[in-house]
Amino acid sequence: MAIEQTFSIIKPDAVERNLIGDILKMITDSGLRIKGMKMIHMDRAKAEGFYAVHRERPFFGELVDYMISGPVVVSCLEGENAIEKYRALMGATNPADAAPGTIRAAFGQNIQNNACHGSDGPDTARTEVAYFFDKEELVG
Ligand code: RTP
Ligand code: MG
Repeated sequence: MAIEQTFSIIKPDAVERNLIGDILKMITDSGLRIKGMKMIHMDRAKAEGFYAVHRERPFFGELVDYMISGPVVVSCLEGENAIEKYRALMGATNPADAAPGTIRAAFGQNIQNNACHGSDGPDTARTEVAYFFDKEELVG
């Protein structure tokens, strides 16, 4: 199995509820390693660019408002099969549908305020890591 990198956001609802440590513990317990990490507060343009793929969706405006409502923790995670592994650890988009033991089942509040983001494929992982991190901000 190949070593991959993926991109994670601990979203504003989770940061606001002081859950950064709990979520990072689940991430590192899964075997994923943190290659870069920072806390940021996105402005509207940054969040709109990040979620540009969703700009025609009815929830786009609310999603951007939510993502800029407070600070987030962005990270680059690395490990075997990291992209799928982290998607599985997050659980379904809607916390009500997320399997027990997943981040969203534990900490998500609703389909929008769902605690975390993870890249959905190799191309988006590369693009998303580069959207938030300069090369010298990543170790190794
Ligand atoms: P993400 O991109 O954040 O990892 O989440 P995902 O792949 O599981 O879900 P996606 O379909 O890409 O949706 C992106 C984020 O938009 C919010 N959302 N709101 N109001 C709604 O119906 C709705 N649907 C999605 C969530 O914050 C979701 O994670
Ligand atoms: Mg997505």
